[in-house]
Amino acid sequence: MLRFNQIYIFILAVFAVQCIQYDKAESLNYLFYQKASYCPRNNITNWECGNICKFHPSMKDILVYYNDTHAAQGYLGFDRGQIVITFRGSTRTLTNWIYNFDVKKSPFEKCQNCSIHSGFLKTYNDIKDQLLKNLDNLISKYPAAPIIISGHSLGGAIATIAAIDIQHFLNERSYQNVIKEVHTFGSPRVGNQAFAEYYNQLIPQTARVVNNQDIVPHLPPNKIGYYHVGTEIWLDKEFNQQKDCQPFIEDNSCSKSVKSIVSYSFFDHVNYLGNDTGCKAPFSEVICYLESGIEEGCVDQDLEEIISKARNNKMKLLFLTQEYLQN
Ligand SMILES: *[C@@H]1O[C@H](CO)[C@@H](O)[C@H](O)[C@H]1NC(C)=O
Ligand SMILES: *[C@@H]1O[C@H](CO)[C@@H](O)[C@H](O)[C@H]1NC(C)=O
Ligand SMILES: *[C@@H]1O[C@H](CO)[C@@H](O)[C@H](O)[C@H]1NC(C)=O
Ligand SMILES: CC(=O)N[C@H]1CO[C@H](CO)[C@@H](O)[C@@H]1O
Repeated sequence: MLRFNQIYIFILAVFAVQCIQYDKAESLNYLFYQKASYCPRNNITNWECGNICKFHPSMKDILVYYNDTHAAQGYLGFDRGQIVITFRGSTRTLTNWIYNFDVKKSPFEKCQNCSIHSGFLKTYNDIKDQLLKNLDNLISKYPAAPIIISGHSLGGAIATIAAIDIQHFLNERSYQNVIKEVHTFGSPRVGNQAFAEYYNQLIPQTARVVNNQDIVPHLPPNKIGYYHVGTEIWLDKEFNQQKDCQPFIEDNSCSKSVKSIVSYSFFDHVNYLGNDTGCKAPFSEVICYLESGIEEGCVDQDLEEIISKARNNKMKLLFLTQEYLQN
């Protein structure tokens, strides 16, 4: 009897560690931290970015890191007793960026047999030194503060790679700070299965939020050797958690159950929890066209119309930002 109870308590304890409790209000905090990372650098530094910055009025000790080579940007700061670290997504290209830019994997040296998306790795490496130097400064001021890490889209992929580096950095220097949570929105897959397994044992406290039919978490596909990290939090149309997804695996009954490419949604990628994911609404900057070659101007109002047209004709949509087209 006692034995049974002990086993039972053990099982409960294991589940308590593994389960990510999703709290929508807390998720909104992460969303707004990362929204600010898309704003112009001066606005972030001065914490003057309208409603986004006002959402976290006590943010301080802000340090922006960036590198124009692959358009990486993010910041760290101190708010509500925590060190906040965040990375922005791509401003140049959207889903096609994931494919066209170094989708081939590079070895990831921190674990055996691990490899990750070359473009994501390069983008992270561009800002790595600035990030760790700034973090070191902030830790000397807040030596016991928990660390939270977030990012949307490409920023979610960079957050995933950064989290591993930050954990190693904390260990090597015997700092007391712990990574409290990594919280990503619409992250693509980052590396192979060996990488995901290594990540999951190092940083199990990872919520990977996926909005309904968001296209990006389906990329790059499993069939070219990519595998997701963390525990999926799958949201429905009202931005509530649809069900508990199994931790640390790609649960076939969560967003993976959306199988048809024509159901994947770009709109769901740039609107989380009822809020646009960027600094400003992205649609004014987006040109979209149907892959058939017929170009379509695409502004706020008719985006849904164009998407439904693509669905009806089973055509793929590509989205490019103005900035990308000018380059
Ligand atoms: C950035 O800051 C400038 C100057 O304070 C302000 O005019 C502008 O609206 C801000 N931009 C955003 C996106 O908040
Ligand atoms: C790495 O791959 C080799 C060859 O497939 C395998 O023998 C080894 O167990 C793997 N190591 C890990 C840590 O997965
Ligand atoms: C930006 O990235 C490039 C490599 O892509 C690197 O050579 C350069 O040192 C980086 N700049 C800074 C300020 O870290
Ligand atoms: C600033 C902003 O648009 N906030 C909205 C974010 O989404 C929530 C609903 O989830 C709205 O209540 C806010 O108004």
